[in-house]
Amino acid sequence: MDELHETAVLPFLSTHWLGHSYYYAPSIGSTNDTLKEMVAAGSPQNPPAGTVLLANYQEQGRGRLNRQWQSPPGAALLLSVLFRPNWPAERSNWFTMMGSLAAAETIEQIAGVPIGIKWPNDLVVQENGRYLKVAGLLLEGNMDENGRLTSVVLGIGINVNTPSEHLPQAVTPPTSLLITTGKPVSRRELLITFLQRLERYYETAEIHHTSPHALWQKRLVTLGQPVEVTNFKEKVTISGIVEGTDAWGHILVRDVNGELHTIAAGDVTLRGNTTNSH
Ligand code: BT5
Repeated sequence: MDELHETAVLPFLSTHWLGHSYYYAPSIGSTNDTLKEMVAAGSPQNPPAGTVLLANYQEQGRGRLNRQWQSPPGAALLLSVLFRPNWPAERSNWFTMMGSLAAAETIEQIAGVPIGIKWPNDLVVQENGRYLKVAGLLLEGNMDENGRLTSVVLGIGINVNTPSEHLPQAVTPPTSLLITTGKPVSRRELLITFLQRLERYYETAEIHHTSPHALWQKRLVTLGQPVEVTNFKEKVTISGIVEGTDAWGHILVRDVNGELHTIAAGDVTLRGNTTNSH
């Protein structure tokens, strides 16, 4: 039996609600897609808030803009979490921030690997002046006609025990916790701690209505750095220095003319140091 099967996970989970509805799939297309389908299908099996769908393998794991997310069977943590927040839609990036913080703290606690955040959704490890991607998050949400978030699916993929030969070629070079620490790391321990931390972040935001961005921004590897931010959808690139982020998770970039740009979506490339690129 897999260490991530529900019978191996649920007895150890000390969350109040997150993960109590838990589905394990040995193989699936994409956990985000299937969880979204479950939400769209509604009753009789309407998944409650906090539902976790975890896969040991994804045949069609996705990143943003329909990029691929590739992981061999049994090596990574691949899961999606459902929230039903009824929050205003401008808070949607809070989920990426909360998920990134929960995952970064979990990896540091369990594997002892310091984690930075590459805006907007990458977790990276610094090695010899380069940033290597160890995890990525994928946020997808639905809102109602009043602009409130009815459902949010937060997907995360963490390269845990993936050997280097099974990591894909990518612009941001990938790594795994196995490679970084030199030893296997328990996916179950990571999962349980991640869900506990994520629940705590969500409950804090729900009660206090405060953005997690201050804590999140502390981990941004591009803070104060010269960057290019490219929005591939809108085909716009802005160059400048990263001054910070706002409460909504947008990045603030000051260009050479002194103008401050607030950017909602895109990919960041560090300038002036090719080894740090993308
Ligand atoms: C992401 O997108 O980084 C979000 C990845 C989310 C994956 C999870 S797994 C569970 C859930 N179900 C899904 O179907 N997805 C989520 P983005 O920033 O667009 O980065 C995608 C790029 O990362 C790709 O174009 C590759 O270059 C690179 N990549 C692919 N697989 C990788 C890996 N295992 N490790 C590091 N980089 C990878």
